[in-house]
Amino acid sequence: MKNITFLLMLFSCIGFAQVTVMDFETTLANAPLGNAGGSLTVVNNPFSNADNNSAKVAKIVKGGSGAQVWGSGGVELSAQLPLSSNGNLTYNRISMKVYVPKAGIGVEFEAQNGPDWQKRFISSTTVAEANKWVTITFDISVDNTSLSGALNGYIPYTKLFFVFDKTSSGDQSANSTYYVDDIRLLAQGNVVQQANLPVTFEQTNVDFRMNSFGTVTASLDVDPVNSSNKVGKLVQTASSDAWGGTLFGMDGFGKKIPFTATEKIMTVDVYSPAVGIPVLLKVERSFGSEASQVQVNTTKANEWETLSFDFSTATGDKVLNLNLDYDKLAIFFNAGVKPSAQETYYFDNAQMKDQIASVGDNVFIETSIYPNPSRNQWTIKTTNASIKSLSMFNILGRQVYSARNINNTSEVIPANQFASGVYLLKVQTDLGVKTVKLIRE
Ligand SMILES: [Ca+2]
Ligand SMILES: [Ca+2]
Repeated sequence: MKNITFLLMLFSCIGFAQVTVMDFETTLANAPLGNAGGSLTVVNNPFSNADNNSAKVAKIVKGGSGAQVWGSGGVELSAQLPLSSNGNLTYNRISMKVYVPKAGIGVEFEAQNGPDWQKRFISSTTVAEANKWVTITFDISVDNTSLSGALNGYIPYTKLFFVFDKTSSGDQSANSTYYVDDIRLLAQGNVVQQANLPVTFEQTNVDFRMNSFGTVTASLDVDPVNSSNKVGKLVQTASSDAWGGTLFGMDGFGKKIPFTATEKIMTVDVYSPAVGIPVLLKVERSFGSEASQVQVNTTKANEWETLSFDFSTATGDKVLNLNLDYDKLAIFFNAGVKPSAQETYYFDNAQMKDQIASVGDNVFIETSIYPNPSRNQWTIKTTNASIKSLSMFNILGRQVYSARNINNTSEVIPANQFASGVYLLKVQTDLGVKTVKLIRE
């Protein structure tokens, strides 16, 4: 029951929620932070009016000892910034009230991981009006500075810094004094998620833009043999480099790639114009240069095949280190070979081998389940496919139920034999596999 309540709370938050991170009305949990000649103090609101009539605000002054243009003041939170849940972003905007002495200045919001400041994201905007309280909003769903990567859903951010007007290092006067209040997290419209494993390219709320390199182009496209399936496409030309490839996503995944001592194999479905094409799969880090990679050859031409990459076979400085947080995945076709002509490759379903949820996004299989949540039974119905078999897993990935040789468009699963909680049901049909979530009340 606890799990269900939690999930319902989570779902009801997404899309229209907001939460106040800090309003400076209570004593800060930790000493304020300052950097490069900037400082922060909590003061009585000197400009109390209808735009902000609260008692306390933060005052940031630039130009102290060691002043730099990036001087800033900040706060250390008592708990992590609640931006994400299990690597999935819950919010996509940060807003705050500011009062500045000059119109049109730039402001950066920087969030850092407490123990490791290099794990940070920075978002910027400008303040249009001076000498009044205005609300500014940072769009944290895009990486809009060249200073850092995008935010990563799995990193706990606990330190916040506010950098005003990087055209000046400041002089501690009123012209270098800025006020901040009411820092809030917001969800505006659809909260676009970073890509995560398994990558099926099917979800509409996930950023599947690709970050390619070595003069190749990579993009979201449709399957050359099944127009209802979305896939990745990589095009090489004679001017591409031998090391041309692409990242899945722009800035890495929102979660770490879940390698474990016993799970070191990844699979990717590929569609190549020729057999014997070397395909390299590489895992990298947002915060570190270490990488691991494995190469295999295609064995089919002009049809899909599943390539298996066993990272336990990686060698040399590319050995997989389970202590590292690999959160980027790159694929290279014709790896190490300079192309002589234009070639097109497709790829789909990048996943940990046999990852349960890997089959969860087969959107062209239409299913309905009722009732759900349920106490007694679930009825599974398909409208455009025939159910062949069902397997049900608990949240730990253990199979708790299965039924075979169904060959029907509806099937009933008894629910009363299971403990309350969330289950994943793998529905095998003649159109493919789909995974759906069942909730036992
Ligand atoms: Ca306040
Ligand atoms: Ca797909």
